[in-house]
Amino acid sequence: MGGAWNAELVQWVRERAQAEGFNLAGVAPAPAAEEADGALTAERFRTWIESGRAGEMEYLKRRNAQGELLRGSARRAMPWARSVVVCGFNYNGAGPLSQDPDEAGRGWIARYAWNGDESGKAVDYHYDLMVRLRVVEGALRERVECETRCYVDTGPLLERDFAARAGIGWVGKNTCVINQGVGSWLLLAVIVTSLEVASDAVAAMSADRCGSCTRCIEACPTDALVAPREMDATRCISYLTIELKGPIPVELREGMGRHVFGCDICQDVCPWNRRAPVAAQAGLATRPELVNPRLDWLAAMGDAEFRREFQGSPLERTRRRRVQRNVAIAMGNSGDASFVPRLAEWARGTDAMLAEAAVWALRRLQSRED
Ligand code: B12
Ligand code: SF4
Ligand code: SF4
Repeated sequence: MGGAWNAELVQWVRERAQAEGFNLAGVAPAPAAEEADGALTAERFRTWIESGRAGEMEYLKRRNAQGELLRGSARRAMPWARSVVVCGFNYNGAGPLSQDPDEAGRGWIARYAWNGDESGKAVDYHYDLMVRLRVVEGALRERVECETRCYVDTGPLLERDFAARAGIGWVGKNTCVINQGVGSWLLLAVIVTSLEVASDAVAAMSADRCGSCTRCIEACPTDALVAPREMDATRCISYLTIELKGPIPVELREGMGRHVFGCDICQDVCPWNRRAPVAAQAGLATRPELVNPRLDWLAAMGDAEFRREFQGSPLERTRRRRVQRNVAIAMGNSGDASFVPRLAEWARGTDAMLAEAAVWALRRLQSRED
């Protein structure tokens, strides 16, 4: 497959992606891990994994037969890969920031999980973006013969690294990709291709516009941003509330505040999001009940109601049991004694992880009353 990108084809794919609702698109080379740029990424990722930053996220640690980390280079899982089309989708739903004051007794669900369709049913961005991406992929393959593979979030490659190299934005000190016009409320979707890249065909890498700012690092309540652009995921509220299967380390619980699913703080404080445009996509709307959700509503949900509310939503994969573990901790941090009966019921229950979180929460409420 000897095709290659030229400036005209890059512009065409950008416009094709925009026609499918993506706000931004660009093309990045996919160098081998032995080439200079490829080696830098592979080494950065290896150091991150080997210093234990990935916690229980075993899928990030997969290696090939040679013992190399698969995600360190796109060519390790896909030897034919030569370039990656990166598409950015603005998901900034109309709504407050997590740090804006709100009524007592409310939790926080991360912004990317707020979406629903016109009937209010949850929409999973993985699925929605994949449908759009496949249309772009189909059009590309009609125009030029090539090998391709589409991923939204789950592929064995570092999407942010490619986004930065495709000119979508720079990697901020909070580790998120930030675009000067759209901000960082961007989901990424990628098409890996076998098309070679001529160096004058792709956009230059976006300039780093963080400057001397360190707001995200200072605002992180669990000190997960251990250095600019370096996260210790085992301390990140997003990891603790979404990925961690067992009990949440006691020393990080207070810092979790009212978060029950994901965390937006290091993006909420970012000056580049101050004027971020609100997403305007047909068929995607903010579900108001998920913005500052009532903790007692989430706590009272049985399996059937949880399924009804969150089937197709990113919360589905975290499951009711872990979401309620997070709710127990948020109740403990709330200072609101009206949650005591619910926590006492959980503390007597048969689910050991939930019971332990509830006992912690009861003690914390008690200690705040003393
Ligand atoms: C594992 C994971 C997580 C983990 C770890 C996050 C992390 N910072 O490492 C947890 C669960 C904590 C997480 C949280 C979130 N995630 Co997440 N996550 C992923 C996933 C699946 C893999 C990321 C990974 O490999 N991390 C390991 C680190 C080492 O890699 P990295 O973050 O990509 O960092 C690379 C770049 O920063 C680059 N780099 C660093 N400095 C520089 C400098 C230059 C010049 C260049 C070119 C590159 C570069 O090198 C690093 C290694 O190569 C990706 C999807 C994917 N397949 O890539 C989504 C992804 C990164 N997540 C995403 C989102 C939306 C989130 C949340 C906002 C969700 C939420 N609200 O809770 C938070 C954001 C928290 C944060 N500040 O990062 C988006 C990010 C979009 C964006 N605009 O950046 C992605 C791309 C998913 C998607 N398809 O949209 N996530
Ligand atoms: S998502 Fe929250 S916990 Fe994670 S690094 Fe950002 S501010 Fe810290
Ligand atoms: S808050 Fe400041 S340092 Fe952090 S990502 Fe935004 S601009 Fe960069």
